[in-house]
Amino acid sequence: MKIAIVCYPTFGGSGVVATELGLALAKQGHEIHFITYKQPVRLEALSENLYFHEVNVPDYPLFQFQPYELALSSKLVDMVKLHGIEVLHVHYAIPHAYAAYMAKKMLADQGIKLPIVTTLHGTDITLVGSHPFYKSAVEFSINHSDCVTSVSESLKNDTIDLFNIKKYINVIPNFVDFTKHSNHREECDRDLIALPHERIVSHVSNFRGVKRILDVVKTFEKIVNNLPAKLIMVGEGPEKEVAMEYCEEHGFSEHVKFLGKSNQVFEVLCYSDLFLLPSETESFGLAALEAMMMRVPVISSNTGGLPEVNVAGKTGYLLEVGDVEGMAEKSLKLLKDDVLLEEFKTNAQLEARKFDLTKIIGQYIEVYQEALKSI
Ligand code: GMT
Repeated sequence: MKIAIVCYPTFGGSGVVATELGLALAKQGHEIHFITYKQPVRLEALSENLYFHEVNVPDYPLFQFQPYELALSSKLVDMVKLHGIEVLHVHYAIPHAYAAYMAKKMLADQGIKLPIVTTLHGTDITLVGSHPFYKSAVEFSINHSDCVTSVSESLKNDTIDLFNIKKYINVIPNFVDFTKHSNHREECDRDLIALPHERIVSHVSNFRGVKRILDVVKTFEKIVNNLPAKLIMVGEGPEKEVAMEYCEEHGFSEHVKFLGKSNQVFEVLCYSDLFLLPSETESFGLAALEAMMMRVPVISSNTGGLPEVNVAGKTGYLLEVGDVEGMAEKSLKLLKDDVLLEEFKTNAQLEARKFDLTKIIGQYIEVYQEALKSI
């Protein structure tokens, strides 16, 4: 199949899922065309059946806001015609599903049929998409996609609750590729980050308000007051400064390393003993799943799709949003007990195997075939 993938090319989960999916499909022999404004971060090398087409939005002084969706829909039309693309898969409803609909209509005008698959990732529904400023356009774009997928049951239910949805929503969870990262433990250089007797706790995100970064550092503060530990914070975003200041002001900043945006997430996870994800909302929690694949138990909030990934009392613990006390207590329970920690590490990786790429990729292919049949 010739498939075009539209996504946000940044470090966010939706971009990671889109990129890893494209890479895996290309490996299976499908021809994959990424169409976005920048080469996706995890798309390291382009190969024979992997292409990247950049969407340019020229600056024009008349526009206060440059019209990205217009440029994207035009680019989609051009690329579909040039490469004979058969299916368009857009990740994140805003504005991708909307631009895809425009492209589909322009192509129809020229006698070309193009099915659209839209994958809903979370904030495009729960935080941004349902805002009155966007709601009508998002609802319309979802209802006019040929097939719709959501990354969790929880997100599917939220979408149905928040919008008037007339399309069936297929749930296809996030996935991890066990062949890529999980076997590289021997390459981990733990000594660079902590002393042998210290526990290592980590967090990876885009440091937006929704991630409750202060809860991460406050939970860690309670941990480090009880046992020797280091906290590794990977990512960049608006809440980083506040978190750094908190650690300074409360006198434990020498135990916390802020690494910024990094392509070394799996190296960090490799030597982590515990992963913290106290998010306000989380449609799935790819970061938690990646940690679990690397044998890292997860202390998370119990919001959104997190209970579909993190199994309470087995792969970690789930607490109410904001329950820093509870998160610290459960963290210490694990970190203080070598045997229990080892058991949870093994469980975490075993549970993550349910979300291995090999079990998920076929579900997307089925959806593409269904979309092709529907037009
Ligand atoms: O987590 C983020 O803030 C990034 C966001 C995105 O759209 O890139 O992630 C969302 O999509 C991921 C991949 O499907 C999910 O695993 C994340 O849970 C989801 N984030 C939220 O719902 C907050």
